[in-house]
Amino acid sequence: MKPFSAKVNFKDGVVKPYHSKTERKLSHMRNLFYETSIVEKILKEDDRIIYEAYEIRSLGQEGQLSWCTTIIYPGCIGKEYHMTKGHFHRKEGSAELYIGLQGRGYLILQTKEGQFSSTEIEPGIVIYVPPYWGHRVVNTSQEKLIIFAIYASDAGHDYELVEKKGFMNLVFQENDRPKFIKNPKYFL
Ligand code: S6P
Ligand code: ZN
Repeated sequence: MKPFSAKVNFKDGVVKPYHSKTERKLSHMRNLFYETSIVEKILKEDDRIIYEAYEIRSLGQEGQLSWCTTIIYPGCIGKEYHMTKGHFHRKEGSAELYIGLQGRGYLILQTKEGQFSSTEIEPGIVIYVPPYWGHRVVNTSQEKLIIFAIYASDAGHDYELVEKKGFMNLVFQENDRPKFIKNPKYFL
Protein backbone atom coordinates (compact mmCIF):
# COMPACT_ATOMS: atom_id res chain seq x y z
CA MET A 1 0.00 0.00 0.00
CA LYS A 2 1.28 3.49 -0.87
CA PRO A 3 0.98 6.75 1.12
CA PHE A 4 -2.07 8.82 0.13
CA SER A 5 -3.77 12.06 1.05
CA ALA A 6 -7.14 13.82 0.79
CA LYS A 7 -8.25 17.37 1.44
CA VAL A 8 -10.57 18.20 4.34
CA ASN A 9 -12.44 21.47 4.23
CA PHE A 10 -12.41 22.47 7.92
CA LYS A 11 -15.29 24.92 7.36
CA ASP A 12 -17.88 22.58 5.83
CA GLY A 13 -16.39 19.16 6.64
CA VAL A 14 -16.33 17.98 3.02
CA VAL A 15 -13.49 15.58 2.17
CA LYS A 16 -12.18 15.21 -1.39
CA PRO A 17 -11.79 12.57 -2.55
CA TYR A 18 -13.59 10.21 -0.13
CA HIS A 19 -14.38 6.50 -0.16
CA SER A 20 -17.88 6.61 1.22
CA LYS A 21 -20.48 9.13 2.24
CA THR A 22 -23.20 8.20 4.74
CA GLU A 23 -26.36 10.23 5.05
CA ARG A 24 -28.40 9.58 8.18
CA LYS A 25 -31.96 10.77 8.01
CA LEU A 26 -34.49 10.84 10.83
CA SER A 27 -36.12 7.69 9.41
CA HIS A 28 -32.82 5.83 9.96
CA MET A 29 -32.89 6.81 13.63
CA ARG A 30 -36.56 6.13 14.45
CA ASN A 31 -35.96 4.47 17.81
CA LEU A 32 -32.93 6.42 18.90
CA PHE A 33 -34.61 9.70 19.81
CA TYR A 34 -36.51 9.53 23.09
CA GLU A 35 -39.85 10.94 21.94
CA THR A 36 -40.80 8.36 19.33
CA SER A 37 -44.25 9.90 18.87
CA ILE A 38 -42.66 13.24 17.91
CA VAL A 39 -40.35 11.40 15.49
CA GLU A 40 -43.33 9.81 13.76
CA LYS A 41 -45.15 13.13 13.63
CA ILE A 42 -42.18 14.92 12.01
CA LEU A 43 -41.69 12.03 9.57
CA LYS A 44 -45.18 12.52 8.17
CA GLU A 45 -43.97 15.82 6.71
CA ASP A 46 -40.21 15.79 6.56
CA ASP A 47 -37.52 13.11 6.66
CA ARG A 48 -34.79 15.51 7.63
CA ILE A 49 -31.05 14.79 7.38
CA ILE A 50 -29.64 14.59 10.90
CA TYR A 51 -25.99 14.05 9.92
CA GLU A 52 -23.58 13.13 7.14
CA ALA A 53 -20.19 11.45 7.30
CA TYR A 54 -17.35 11.32 4.76
CA GLU A 55 -15.01 8.39 5.31
CA ILE A 56 -11.50 7.64 4.11
CA ARG A 57 -10.84 3.96 4.64
CA SER A 58 -7.64 2.08 4.34
CA LEU A 59 -7.51 -1.70 4.34
CA GLY A 60 -9.56 -3.14 7.21
CA GLN A 61 -6.47 -4.74 8.71
CA GLU A 62 -4.77 -4.51 12.07
CA GLY A 63 -2.33 -1.59 12.17
CA GLN A 64 -4.18 0.49 9.56
CA LEU A 65 -6.00 3.76 10.29
CA SER A 66 -9.19 5.22 8.82
CA TRP A 67 -10.63 8.68 9.36
CA CYS A 68 -13.79 10.58 8.74
CA THR A 69 -15.58 13.88 9.13
CA THR A 70 -19.10 14.01 10.54
CA ILE A 71 -21.44 16.96 10.04
CA ILE A 72 -24.37 17.09 12.44
CA TYR A 73 -27.04 19.57 11.43
CA PRO A 74 -28.48 21.85 14.12
CA GLY A 75 -31.95 21.15 15.47
CA CYS A 76 -33.99 19.19 17.97
CA ILE A 77 -36.46 16.33 17.93
CA GLY A 78 -38.85 17.55 20.57
CA LYS A 79 -36.41 18.75 23.23
CA GLU A 80 -33.61 16.38 22.27
CA TYR A 81 -30.74 17.79 20.25
CA HIS A 82 -29.70 16.24 16.94
CA MET A 83 -27.03 13.59 17.47
CA THR A 84 -25.28 10.63 15.87
CA LYS A 85 -26.57 7.10 16.39
CA GLY A 86 -23.61 6.29 18.59
CA HIS A 87 -21.79 2.98 18.78
CA PHE A 88 -19.29 0.74 20.50
CA HIS A 89 -16.44 -0.64 18.41
CA ARG A 90 -16.81 -4.26 17.36
CA LYS A 91 -13.17 -4.65 18.25
CA GLU A 92 -13.81 -3.29 21.72
CA GLY A 93 -10.16 -2.66 22.56
CA SER A 94 -9.93 -0.01 19.81
CA ALA A 95 -9.48 3.64 20.81
CA GLU A 96 -10.34 6.71 18.72
CA LEU A 97 -9.51 10.42 18.49
CA TYR A 98 -12.17 13.11 18.00
CA ILE A 99 -11.26 16.65 16.96
CA GLY A 100 -13.76 19.54 16.90
CA LEU A 101 -13.66 21.62 13.68
CA GLN A 102 -16.84 23.78 13.79
CA GLY A 103 -19.82 24.31 16.07
CA ARG A 104 -20.33 23.22 19.64
CA GLY A 105 -21.69 20.18 21.33
CA TYR A 106 -20.81 17.17 23.42
CA LEU A 107 -19.23 13.81 22.97
CA ILE A 108 -21.07 11.51 25.36
CA LEU A 109 -19.47 8.23 26.31
CA GLN A 110 -20.41 5.17 28.30
CA THR A 111 -19.15 1.71 29.12
CA LYS A 112 -21.16 -1.49 29.09
CA GLU A 113 -20.66 -1.63 32.88
CA GLY A 114 -22.53 1.64 33.45
CA GLN A 115 -19.89 4.38 33.59
CA PHE A 116 -20.84 7.64 31.86
CA SER A 117 -18.77 10.62 30.75
CA SER A 118 -19.28 13.74 28.64
CA THR A 119 -16.85 16.22 27.12
CA GLU A 120 -17.63 19.51 25.43
CA ILE A 121 -16.56 19.77 21.80
CA GLU A 122 -15.64 23.02 20.13
CA PRO A 123 -13.12 23.90 17.41
CA GLY A 124 -9.65 22.71 18.41
CA ILE A 125 -10.73 20.32 21.16
CA VAL A 126 -9.19 16.87 20.82
CA ILE A 127 -10.88 14.07 22.73
CA TYR A 128 -9.41 10.66 23.38
CA VAL A 129 -12.00 7.90 23.32
CA PRO A 130 -10.43 5.03 25.26
CA PRO A 131 -11.04 1.40 24.35
CA TYR A 132 -14.38 -0.04 25.56
CA TRP A 133 -16.24 3.31 25.64
CA GLY A 134 -19.30 3.69 23.39
CA HIS A 135 -19.59 7.21 21.96
CA ARG A 136 -22.16 9.59 20.46
CA VAL A 137 -21.85 13.21 19.27
CA VAL A 138 -24.59 15.73 20.15
CA ASN A 139 -24.96 19.11 18.43
CA THR A 140 -26.09 21.71 20.99
CA SER A 141 -25.25 24.71 18.80
CA GLN A 142 -27.27 26.55 16.19
CA GLU A 143 -24.77 25.81 13.45
CA LYS A 144 -23.39 22.60 11.98
CA LEU A 145 -21.22 20.64 14.40
CA ILE A 146 -18.29 19.27 12.41
CA ILE A 147 -15.89 16.76 13.85
CA PHE A 148 -12.92 14.84 12.54
CA ALA A 149 -12.29 11.31 13.85
CA ILE A 150 -9.36 8.92 13.48
CA TYR A 151 -9.73 5.24 14.35
CA ALA A 152 -8.33 1.78 13.68
CA SER A 153 -9.52 0.50 10.30
CA ASP A 154 -10.58 -2.79 11.82
CA ALA A 155 -12.44 -1.20 14.78
CA GLY A 156 -15.90 -1.72 13.24
CA HIS A 157 -19.25 -0.37 14.50
CA ASP A 158 -21.54 -2.11 16.93
CA TYR A 159 -24.88 -0.29 17.00
CA GLU A 160 -26.95 -3.06 18.57
CA LEU A 161 -26.55 -2.17 22.22
CA VAL A 162 -27.26 1.51 21.62
CA GLU A 163 -30.36 0.65 19.58
CA LYS A 164 -31.60 -1.60 22.39
CA LYS A 165 -30.80 0.48 25.47
CA GLY A 166 -29.85 3.97 24.30
CA PHE A 167 -27.39 6.11 26.23
CA MET A 168 -27.62 6.57 30.00
CA ASN A 169 -28.24 10.31 29.66
CA LEU A 170 -30.19 12.32 27.11
CA VAL A 171 -29.13 15.81 26.10
CA PHE A 172 -32.18 18.09 26.10
CA GLN A 173 -32.63 21.75 25.30
CA GLU A 174 -34.08 23.59 28.29
CA ASN A 175 -34.32 27.38 28.36
CA ASP A 176 -32.06 27.45 25.30
CA ARG A 177 -29.34 25.56 27.17
CA PRO A 178 -28.25 21.93 27.12
CA LYS A 179 -29.32 19.86 30.09
CA PHE A 180 -28.38 16.25 30.81
CA ILE A 181 -31.33 14.11 31.82
CA LYS A 182 -31.25 10.52 33.05
CA ASN A 183 -32.67 8.31 30.30
CA PRO A 184 -35.72 6.55 31.80
CA LYS A 185 -35.56 3.89 29.07
CA TYR A 186 -31.93 2.89 29.81
CA PHE A 187 -31.22 -0.31 31.71
CA LEU A 188 -27.92 -2.00 32.56
C1 S6P B 1 -16.05 5.68 13.80
C2 S6P B 1 -16.28 7.06 14.32
C3 S6P B 1 -17.11 8.00 13.45
C4 S6P B 1 -18.63 7.67 13.42
C5 S6P B 1 -19.43 8.79 12.77
C6 S6P B 1 -20.91 8.53 12.68
O1 S6P B 1 -15.47 4.86 14.76
O2 S6P B 1 -16.71 7.08 15.65
O3 S6P B 1 -16.61 7.98 12.17
O4 S6P B 1 -18.86 6.48 12.76
O5 S6P B 1 -19.23 9.97 13.51
O6 S6P B 1 -21.45 8.12 13.90
P1 S6P B 1 -22.22 6.73 14.03
O7 S6P B 1 -22.45 6.54 15.50
O8 S6P B 1 -23.47 6.83 13.25
O9 S6P B 1 -21.31 5.68 13.45
ZN1 ZN C 1 -16.11 5.09 16.84
